[in-house]
Amino acid sequence: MRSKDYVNLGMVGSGMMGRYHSVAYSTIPVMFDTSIRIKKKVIADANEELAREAAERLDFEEWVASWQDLIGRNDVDVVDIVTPNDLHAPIVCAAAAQKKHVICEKPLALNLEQARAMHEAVSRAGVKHCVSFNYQKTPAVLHTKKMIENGKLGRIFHFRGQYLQDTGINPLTPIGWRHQSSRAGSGSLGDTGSHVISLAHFLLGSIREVTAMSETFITRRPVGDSDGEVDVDDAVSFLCQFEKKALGIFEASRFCTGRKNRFSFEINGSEGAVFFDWERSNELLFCNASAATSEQGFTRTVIGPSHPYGGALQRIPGIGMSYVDTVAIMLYEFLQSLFDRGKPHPDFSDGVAVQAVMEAVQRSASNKCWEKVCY
Ligand code: NAI
Ligand code: SOE
Repeated sequence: MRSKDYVNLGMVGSGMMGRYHSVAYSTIPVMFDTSIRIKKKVIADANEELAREAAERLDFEEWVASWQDLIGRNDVDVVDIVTPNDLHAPIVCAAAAQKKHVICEKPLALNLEQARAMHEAVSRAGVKHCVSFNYQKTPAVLHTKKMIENGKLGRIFHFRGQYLQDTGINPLTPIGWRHQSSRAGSGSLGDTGSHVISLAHFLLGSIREVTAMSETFITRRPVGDSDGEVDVDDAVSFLCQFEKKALGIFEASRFCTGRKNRFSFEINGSEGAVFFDWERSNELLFCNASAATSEQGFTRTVIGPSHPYGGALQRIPGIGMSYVDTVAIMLYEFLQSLFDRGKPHPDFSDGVAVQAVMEAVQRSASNKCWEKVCY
């Protein structure tokens, strides 16, 4: 039997992404042909009660009442940060100083300056790092990347990316950390727009400049018997030009009645085009521009075993993959990198690049003019 590569995991936070990351870790030794074994060693949350409950629910051996108690432990190799955005920077920097490898949820930071400091901290410490833009690991997206690299789309003219949800529409939804700039950095821009930007970077490369607009449609929301200010964007749209000259249109909004998780993109090139929508994440539409004009149009491919990671995660053709599978692929690649098998991707340099675009978008929305992206 092959010897095992053990990794001791420490997790901070146990909310929505704490759950998904936990399930994804359990998926890895079961579905991938790998020697990696993950020990869910210790979990921290905001207080003792939350941490104890989290350890029980997510099956960690131990809990501690604060993240400071977790990062100093000798029996933790990797720190996985699944907290609100304002805690990413302090935990990353402290964990790196303790020589822990780190996975951090997106967006990397509250702002560009903070993101750069985090990248510097992990680079100085010589630890491995990954930022959780997991949608890049969607098999349909990985397949699109291959098509672009193989010239199937030819010269790229357009990228049209959207992340549309309806989570903000109810004015009675109480204020949460996602509505506060001190905790989130930005609103729909960082929360969902960052996924679109990271995907555009992955597929098309750097963005030269942007022109943006944003709006907060509901400026006060309930907090207990009172209400509080929403000081982040509810929706943002921007145009951009990529370094390679392609033109981009982006939109992220929490106010899209009828849309749940419409993370979609269309790319039009000289040889072909693709269209993808996360609400139909097991399908990729492709138009081959070399086909006879009378037969040209988008045709549907069902993602399956012959697509990236299909062998591991879609052993039955057409069975489909899930959101948690994208997280599992990302974490699997990250853990492999700890044993010098491949590089973690996306890493903090990608997180910084996304943050640079977001900063240019915010500048443009407030100055009402084109702004260069300062990577
Ligand atoms: P959440 O609010 O559901 O969970 C946050 C967790 O952090 C809770 O367990 C909370 O008690 C804990 N926490 C708060 N303060 C803490 C402290 N001082 N010390 C330790 N733990 C503390 O939030 P959610 O939705 O899980 O988001 C967490 C992160 O994941 C965010 O950065 C968010 O942007 C990102 N996210 C990423 C997604 C993706 O698709 N990659 C999806 C959803 C969220
Ligand atoms: C917001 O509603 C949210 O949960 C984001 O925080 C995630 O990043 C996205 O994957 C789904 O939507």
